[in-house]
Amino acid sequence: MSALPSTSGKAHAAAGDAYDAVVVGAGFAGMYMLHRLRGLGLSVRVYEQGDGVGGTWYWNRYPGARCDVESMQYSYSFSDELQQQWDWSERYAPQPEILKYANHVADRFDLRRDIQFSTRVERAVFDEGSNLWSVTPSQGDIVTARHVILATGCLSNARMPDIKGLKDFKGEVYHTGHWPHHAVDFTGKRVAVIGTGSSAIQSVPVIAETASRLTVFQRTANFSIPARNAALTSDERESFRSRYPEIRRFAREESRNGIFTEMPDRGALDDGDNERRAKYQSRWERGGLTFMSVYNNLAIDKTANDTAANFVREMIAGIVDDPATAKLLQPDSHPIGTKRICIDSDYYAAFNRPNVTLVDIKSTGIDEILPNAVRTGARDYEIDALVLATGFDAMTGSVAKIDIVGRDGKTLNEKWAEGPRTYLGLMSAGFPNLFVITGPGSPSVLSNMIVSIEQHVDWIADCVGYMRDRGLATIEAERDAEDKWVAHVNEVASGTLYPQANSWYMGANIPGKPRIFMPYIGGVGAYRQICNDVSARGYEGFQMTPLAKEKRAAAS
Ligand code: NA7
Repeated sequence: MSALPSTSGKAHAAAGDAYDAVVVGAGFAGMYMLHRLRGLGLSVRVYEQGDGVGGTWYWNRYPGARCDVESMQYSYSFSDELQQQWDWSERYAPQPEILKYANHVADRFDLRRDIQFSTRVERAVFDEGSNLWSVTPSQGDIVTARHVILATGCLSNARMPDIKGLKDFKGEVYHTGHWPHHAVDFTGKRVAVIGTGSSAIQSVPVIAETASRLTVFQRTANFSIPARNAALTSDERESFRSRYPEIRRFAREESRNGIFTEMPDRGALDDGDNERRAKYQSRWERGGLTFMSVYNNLAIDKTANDTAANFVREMIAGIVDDPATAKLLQPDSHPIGTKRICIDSDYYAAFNRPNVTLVDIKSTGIDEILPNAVRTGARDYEIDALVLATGFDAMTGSVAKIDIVGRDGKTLNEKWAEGPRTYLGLMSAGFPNLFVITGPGSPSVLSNMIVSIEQHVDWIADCVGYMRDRGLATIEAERDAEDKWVAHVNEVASGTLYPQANSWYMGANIPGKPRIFMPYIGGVGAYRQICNDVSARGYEGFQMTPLAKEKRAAAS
């Protein structure tokens, strides 16, 4: 099976029919990884637990699900033909269209033949004698591979909340991150939504249109900016396409978050009240995530941040008719942007509908789910259907579900018990040839994921190609380099307001999870440069061993 060339052919022959790489997950990361490795002539097996491609877009089928990055930018750039030919219908494509795009990519690049669907990877064990990984899928034979690449996604491990009585509820129960494939009809039903993160903020206005009564249970109010979603005209698409070279270059090399937008050169306090307000108002009208790019100090200066937060709170008060509901919807627990800002289509206005009620559970929590109701604050809210918009065990949750055993029999879960430790978010010391795409310690969820995915996939593919060309058996992060990187990630985060929020960036939404700021906040462009410098210096901070050494070990 190995397609490694003659420099390494003998070692691979000795190792039997090892794959060059096993990739875990067939979302946007896994699909592009397969494409790149195949382009190098390598043998690859992809395992995907869903029965189709698309990753997060395969699972998150809840009403109103859309990407929060504009689709002309939330799309692959590796194939110019693809980006020139694919027509996005709206500024923010709805989930079915993004899934259609994923399927189109799988067909166009003939990816399916190397993907085994409906299969989870349960275990991966590194063998120090052969320097190969032994991978146990949930169905089919154990396989061996030179490299294992985790393309498991940052937001793919939907989290069921631990609420008393939940399993005894007699009505329909849905999790936004694990939505059924069949159409769900809420017409005439009394529906509860628990949670007010991005998934709830997108689904509440849509559910409200058909439910007879919708009750939203809010623990923490979130900041949301209007998406201003609209159909894209062919002129708009063409204008974007003609500028793609510059747009993509900027997003990769200069931006902080992988999105083409103006880079602010002023702080919020450099402008007077009227000018500042006019700028916020203009971004509010334009809509979208770039609201936080009005000024360059919103993420680091609390006084500056307050000006943006106050503006949004004021907007909420202007939209929501009932002052008590408006007050509850105004976030007051964290600086704006320190939890991923949401973008919505008429979320706040949905609370003006007579069939929608907001229930504050900040101090009480939910006492219990009864067979026909949600009980909180000594009141029962009778419902027919329950929607859990309670989020994910983010960034590490899907990795932790795999029993990964590295050197000396040590597991990755043991190593990461106090929080994830990686070098560059790409590898973890003690786990040779195991890569993570958009892992903790990389910009990942703080960025346009596709830009970060492409950067990691290209870096990993180049690295694997480098190893092949030089007859190298292993690459492994050095502990010292890893320690320094972890310290750097923490240092950069601590210079910002982000750690002030109880966010899933911090692991704060999972009881017992260590509170570590997981993504790298230094910026997409700066991070790419660091990765490029590392590889240009012969993979500085990584240790590589030649195949010859491996063969000696195997012989002894
Ligand atoms: P999020 O952003 O993690 O939101 C989950 C929401 O569910 C949030 O409001 C939580 O409140 C709430 N929650 C979680 N557990 C409970 C319990 N037990 N009781 C009440 N409320 C609860 O997940 P999303 O799916 O909305 O979005 C994830 C990302 O996907 C998003 O950032 C985008 O990048 C796309 P809390 O804030 O913890 O008080």
